[in-house]
Amino acid sequence: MSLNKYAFFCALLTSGLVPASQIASARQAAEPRVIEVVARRYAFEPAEIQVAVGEAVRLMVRSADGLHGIEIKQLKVRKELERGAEPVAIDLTPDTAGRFPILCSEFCGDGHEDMKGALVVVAGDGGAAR
Ligand SMILES: [Cu+2]
Repeated sequence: MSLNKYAFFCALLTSGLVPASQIASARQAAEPRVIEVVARRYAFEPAEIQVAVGEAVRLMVRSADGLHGIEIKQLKVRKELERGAEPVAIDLTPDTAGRFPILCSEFCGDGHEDMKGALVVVAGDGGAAR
């Protein structure tokens, strides 16, 4: 690309003809945002996952130690997470704002009852901006 063409291309990008936000939202519609989640005794990491209403996300969840499970009751999610197994993919596009508790669905030891996380679904694109 010659310097002149390059300068023109830069001018196009900065002129607002192709808003960056539009490019980002087109990409978002095409494929889900991938969020890695690790379950371990006795926590989920990250403990809180923020997504926007209508945002397609794919949780890639794995166990870092023994058998765990991931359960989000309101969203009818329940998966076993076996020790040393490949991450489990959970595709979600939440349509309601709110705070949805994430629980461990397999008894995993003394701290099992304390093993809690949350999926926080916010209105607008507040989750996508992160
Ligand atoms: Cu557990």
